[in-house]
Amino acid sequence: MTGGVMRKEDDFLCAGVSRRSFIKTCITATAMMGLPFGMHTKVAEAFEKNGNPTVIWLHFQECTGCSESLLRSTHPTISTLILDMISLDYHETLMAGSGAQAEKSLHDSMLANKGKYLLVVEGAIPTKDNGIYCKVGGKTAQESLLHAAEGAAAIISIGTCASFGGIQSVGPNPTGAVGVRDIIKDKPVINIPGCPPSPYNLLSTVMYYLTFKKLPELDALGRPKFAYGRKIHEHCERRPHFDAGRFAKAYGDDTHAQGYCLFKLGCKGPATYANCSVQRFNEVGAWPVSIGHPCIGCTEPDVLFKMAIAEKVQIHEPTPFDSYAPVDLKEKGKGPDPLTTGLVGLAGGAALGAGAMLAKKLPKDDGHKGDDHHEEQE
Ligand code: FSX
Ligand code: SF4
Ligand code: F3S
Repeated sequence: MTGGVMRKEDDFLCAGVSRRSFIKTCITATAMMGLPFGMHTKVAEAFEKNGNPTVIWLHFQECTGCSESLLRSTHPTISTLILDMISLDYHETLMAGSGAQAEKSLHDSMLANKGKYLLVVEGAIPTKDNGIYCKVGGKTAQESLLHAAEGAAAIISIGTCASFGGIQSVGPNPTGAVGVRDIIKDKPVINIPGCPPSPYNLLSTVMYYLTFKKLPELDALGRPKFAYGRKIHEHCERRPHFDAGRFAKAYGDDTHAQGYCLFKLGCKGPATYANCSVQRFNEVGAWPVSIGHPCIGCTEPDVLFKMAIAEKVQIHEPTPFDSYAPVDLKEKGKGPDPLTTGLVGLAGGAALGAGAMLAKKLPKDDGHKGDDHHEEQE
């Protein structure tokens, strides 16, 4: 491609970003959704044709980190695309209006777009003492949510607070904070957890909705399977160290500097479903584990703020397929008797032996929590 053509393509703006960046983002979003490569043209077309759904974005109990992470990405493409892809009629942090003027624009937008708008909720909802612990415009968070949910086509809970209650809901949960799904039962609610979540997961979810006019497939916790279908441990760049039993022992020591696995420092990767190790954050491609910090399981309701940072998660032992040749282990970890199981049995025994070796390398104090609510996926 000549330099002249490149300049021409770059001059073509779509939603405020160059055509080249736009298509690149569509390809990334398409890959994230698990769609075949050619589908990015359909996603791009749908974006251009069906873009601008009305979005009402409510803030409740939270730190605004979800909005911040979206808006302060180092490269403007994602935030520009999201903001230009939707018609953001109400967002307390971003809108210029305030007070009665803001309330009126919220009311007008809900009325004009009844049954069609997307409701994005950021933050948990306090329910104790009639919800008095979070009030905006004289209404409790619970009242505002119920009111706005009534005319919404679908609801997106952005961040772990709106999805599961987040830090506000940690015991003793003085305000009775809960996630959106605990309150709204008659509308589709998509959870995009993370504290904060990846802006790509919001972008891809909205793009999916615009392309297929339906919601993506969700897991048992209401998360899009395309983004939260696998554990970050499966694609972590430190995984070879985990498999080989090389673990970082302390922050800043040699083992940490050499990029060893962070499991013994409390990494929750083996119990955390998210795409951080694949999609990463910002354009530098960083994510918590790549910069030396264990994953704290920020997309998991039973892990984030429920387990101590250094606490180790349960490592599930794999169950052999039924089709494997039966192996009659005389003594656990010593492999099969070659006379009774033959060569196939020998191979299976080697695998079990390796598993036993790995178990030896892992810490013994495994009296920790697991991720049982995901069992159905495995
Ligand atoms: Fe919660 Fe979002 Fe964590 Fe903060 O607002 S998910 S506390 S990053 O920002 O809701
Ligand atoms: Fe990566 Fe954490 Fe798994 Fe180690 S335990 S391989 S650091 S995700
Ligand atoms: Fe959160 Fe772990 Fe990803 S802490 S951002 S799920 S690496």
